Amino acid sequence: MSDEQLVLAAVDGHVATLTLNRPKALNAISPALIETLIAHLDRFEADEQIRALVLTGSDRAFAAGADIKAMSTASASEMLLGRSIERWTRLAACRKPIIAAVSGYAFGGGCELAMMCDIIIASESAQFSQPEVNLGVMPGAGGTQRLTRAIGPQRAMEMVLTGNPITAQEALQYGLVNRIFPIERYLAEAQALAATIAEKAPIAVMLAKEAIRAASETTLREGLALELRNFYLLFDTEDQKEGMRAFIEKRKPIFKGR
Ligand code: DAK
Repeated sequence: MSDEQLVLAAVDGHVATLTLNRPKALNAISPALIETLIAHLDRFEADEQIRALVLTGSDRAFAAGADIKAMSTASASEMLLGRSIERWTRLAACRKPIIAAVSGYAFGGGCELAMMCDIIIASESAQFSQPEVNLGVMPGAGGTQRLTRAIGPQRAMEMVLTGNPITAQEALQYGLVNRIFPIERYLAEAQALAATIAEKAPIAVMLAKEAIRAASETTLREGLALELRNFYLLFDTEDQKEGMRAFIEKRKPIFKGR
């Protein structure tokens, strides 16, 4: 399989869907897969037509983790100098909203990749796990930090220290996923949600995402200051004028992302 096929891309209206495509390895995330994913992200982030993204895998596996075979013999300095974490976190740095549509295994780096997205929609058969302790390592791409923020320290401790998976139902109850759907529908539902977001004013969506992200990275005072700055900034956009004018004129706004 050529590298380009490791992640498939499809566009429908203002929504781009990226599909991890290494079925024989349960979408194990190799360096080549990450680079292919980043190439698509770069392209779609620069494309004004794209206003929301969906990241998915197969019904059997969102991703069963980072590629164990690719890192099994690595030394600490090779891991460090490879700067792979900077490549992985490109997903978390995307300014456009990303919905993860997860089915089957979201293990290790797969779970971490899903948590770098903004919203997680799961199929009833999704399973989430941070099983790195079974391999003699620990999570390295957010599995101790984003997971703890999402579900709290006690539940994160249990998941990370035992490596045991949780079901989609548990993930919903813990607040890790937003919604669960039958396997036939989870992807379509994620795409419908992305399409709903894509109808909104794109710069407002982008700045709101930035502000929500800041809530887990800053103090309340800094977060509120960022929120206010972003709120004010939006009054310099054409979409703010259009949105408020459309409300007054009792019609649907036409947002241009300007
Ligand atoms: N890596 C490589 N190959 C994998 C894989 C993985 N993570 N997971 C599955 N595969 C491959 C299997 O080797 C097998 O390949 P063949 O033997 O057929 O060649 C094929 O996928 C099918 O897998 P199974 O035969 O094992 O399928 P089962 O249905 O029996 O079991 C399973 C499914 C998901 C329970 C099992 O495959 C499994 O336990 N997989 C490993 C799960 C795991 O331990 N994941 C965590 C990996 S560590 C970082 C970034 C990321 C990370 C860390 C740092 N930086 C940027 C710094 C993340 C680390 C990890 O994710």
